[in-house]
Amino acid sequence: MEIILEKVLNRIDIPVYERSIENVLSSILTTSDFWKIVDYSEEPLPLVAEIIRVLEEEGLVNINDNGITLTNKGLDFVKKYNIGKREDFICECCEGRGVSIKPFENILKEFKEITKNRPLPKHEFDQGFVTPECTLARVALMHSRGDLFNKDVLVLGDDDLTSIALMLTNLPKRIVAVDIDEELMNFIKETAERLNYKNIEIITLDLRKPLPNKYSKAFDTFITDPPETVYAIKTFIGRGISSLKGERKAGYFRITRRESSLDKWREIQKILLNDFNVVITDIIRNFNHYINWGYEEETRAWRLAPIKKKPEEIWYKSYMFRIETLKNSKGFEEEVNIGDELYNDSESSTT
Ligand code: N4P
Repeated sequence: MEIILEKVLNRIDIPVYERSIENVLSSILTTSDFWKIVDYSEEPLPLVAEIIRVLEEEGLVNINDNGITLTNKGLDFVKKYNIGKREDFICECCEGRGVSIKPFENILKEFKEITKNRPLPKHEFDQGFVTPECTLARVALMHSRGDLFNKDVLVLGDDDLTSIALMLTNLPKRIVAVDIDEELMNFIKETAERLNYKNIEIITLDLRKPLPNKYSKAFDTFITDPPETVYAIKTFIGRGISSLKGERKAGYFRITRRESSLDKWREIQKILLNDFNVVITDIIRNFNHYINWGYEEETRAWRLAPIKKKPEEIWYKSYMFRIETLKNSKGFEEEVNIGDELYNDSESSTT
């Protein structure tokens, strides 16, 4: 174990623990598919790839067309360290989200119909959208927390088309949707016109820039899914918090384990508590399931994958966070002058 740990440690700029190796071995006992190993192990993809490489060098795993499997030496190793197979006991009713979307069944149907011809994910903006069930579950979650009915709601980045689901519910008083992608915004605009829905404003904006002044302290609820770097998370969530009317307002965002170590998670939580002075009220594991985005072969994840085979199932998931503001909460309004670092750090891999 020490040899493996030492080797990985020397080769990669991501925190690695004995637990990380254990998680990967445990997942290999469950599945031989690289993408599923990343999914189950809940370690950042570049780290999983490096661990597998070292395990192969040490003769513990085999990598071939059948996938990634333990050798006899590997099987002895997991026995010696008491490592068992990873199992996921996801609730079959809610898929682990903790909310029912039954009351939204008709809206789900309509949403699927409307989004059939939606624009495809764009690589340049790190787009990747979730299943319609996830989007409606998010609506159910927000409504259950009292964050939608008669509220002013801000959507910061909308490749999930959450604003369309919100329009269909007719719950918010007002919706403002902001995104960098002109084509996406036109799709939402046309949908609003077709639905004859009036209470929506649609703004095309690069969120490196601050929101227009009139959106400062103007909302009850914001929702966002930032690219997975600390920069982007700070900027997107900070803009969201600045847009809230004051204390006890809510924000929703998503953080993944696929592109962030727990050390990065801690950085993020520190920003939330120390810089923004907000409180985390909910974290729901793997709430969001991303449909494979189509540009896999152009990403770092692909270059790192030990087997060049496109994922067949959903493997990229993120946790749902809900925060609430308190008396002295404050957000982030400055313009940020960064390029690619908005999307990429040592742990990210899908942009
Ligand atoms: C990643 C999607 N690169 C998959 C494609 N990330 C942003 C998608 C915006 N809906 C997920 C980031 C999680 N915070």
